[in-house]
Amino acid sequence: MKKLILSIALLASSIAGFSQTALYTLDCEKFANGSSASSANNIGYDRAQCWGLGSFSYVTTPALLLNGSYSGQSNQASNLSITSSWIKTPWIKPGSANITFKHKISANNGTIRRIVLSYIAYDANAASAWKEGTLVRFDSVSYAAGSLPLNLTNVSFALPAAIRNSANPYKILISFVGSGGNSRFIVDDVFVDGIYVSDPSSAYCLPVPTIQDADSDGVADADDAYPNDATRAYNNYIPSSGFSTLMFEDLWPTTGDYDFNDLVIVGRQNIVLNAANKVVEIKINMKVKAIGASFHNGFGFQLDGVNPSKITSVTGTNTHNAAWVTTSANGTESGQTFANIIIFDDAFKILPSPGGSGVNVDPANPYATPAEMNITISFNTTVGEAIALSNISFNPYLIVNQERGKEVHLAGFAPTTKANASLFGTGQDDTNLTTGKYYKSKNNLPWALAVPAEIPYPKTKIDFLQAYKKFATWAESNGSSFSDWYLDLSDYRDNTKLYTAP
Ligand SMILES: [Ca+2]
Ligand SMILES: [Ca+2]
Ligand SMILES: [Ca+2]
Repeated sequence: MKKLILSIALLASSIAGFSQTALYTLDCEKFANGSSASSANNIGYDRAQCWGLGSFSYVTTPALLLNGSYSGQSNQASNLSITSSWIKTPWIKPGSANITFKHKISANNGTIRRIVLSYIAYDANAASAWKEGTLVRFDSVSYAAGSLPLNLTNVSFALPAAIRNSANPYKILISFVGSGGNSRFIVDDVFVDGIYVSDPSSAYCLPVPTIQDADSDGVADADDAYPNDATRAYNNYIPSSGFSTLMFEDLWPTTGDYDFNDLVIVGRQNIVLNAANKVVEIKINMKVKAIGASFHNGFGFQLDGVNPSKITSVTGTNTHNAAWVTTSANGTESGQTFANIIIFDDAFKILPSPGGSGVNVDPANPYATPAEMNITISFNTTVGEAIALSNISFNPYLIVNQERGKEVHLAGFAPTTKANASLFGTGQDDTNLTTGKYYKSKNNLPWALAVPAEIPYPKTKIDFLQAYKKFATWAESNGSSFSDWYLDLSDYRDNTKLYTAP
């Protein structure tokens, strides 16, 4: 989020500072605050604002003036080089209107008098400190002896299509060239349509750092995980790399064999946010790795506290018309207070047994490649309906053997409104809805585990407490000891008790 805030701040400051100011018309009349009008002060002001005025001066001679008290004057226009006398705009993002100015020739002499227009691209890698890249001539106007414009004449030149409305900085170069004689061009009110992006405080008037935001969603391309999609901006992966592991015991509310492999799922969620930091969608990539059960168990999750109406669609679930699966038009389970997604109704239909009992829990039986699923949950992103990342809390659960009311949740996670409350406190379960103790035994042992890493699970009928030697201490301490019990550290695991894929 830090990056986001920074990019918004940068964007705001660039708008406030420079980027939306149009380039002013060069009328030769402007001078700095605290100074007074003079040819030197006025041209000094325009140069300080990043206009280039090469072999060019401001004049006050009444016979020469075109408009106001000052006009511009070229060198004697008897040189055919476009770099002999010129006006160059600051860096601009060109608009689409024509370039216009007033001009005339100062005296009736000269063989050729010509104005040449070029544009110059910004090139951050240019060797010169001015970072001027390729120069392209795009228009000109020529006068021959005997038809020189000796009185005020307006000219207009179209901006070339190649740079019109470009997001990149350009300069326009207006060159005054010719041969013979000593007459000069007199010029005034030079208008070039564009957004001023030069930074006058930079030594070479370089463009202000502009933030590229191709999809205009307010998130700079550099920070935008979807730079060409205005509806999406950020990914939030859980876990940040790899997979997390979910493991279930399905004999709840009795303890059973405690091998935690009745259903083993690994998964990674991506909560996609838009530029307003609202949830656009949740994408889940998951694999069903093992079924150490005889029950035909289902699997789903609740988004705690999220009204089902916040969701617009769900894709990628795999149910098979089990009578207990009832789904609303938006793909969430009907009749629930909070949004519930039933991912599958029968694990054996997702990862069929290749032979023997269960799947991928007994090394003596054939191996089945874990079954991959990709779920996408789309959210309403309209203002007032959209929800934030902090509103997303996953509460996964197993549904035991097609019995909808028999949910097995992670320790400390509340049942859904479809759970059968009469089962709480029976068997070894010590759930107490009043005190908020959920899905724990009297010794605080759970029936489901979530670990933020992909870890191996016990072979069939192997007690989890023997495979993960620090686990019992962790659970019975309510999580205060050995919070890293699942890591492969010295004396933490008994690898002979864990299933390994062939
Ligand atoms: Ca003027
Ligand atoms: Ca963007
Ligand atoms: Ca985007």
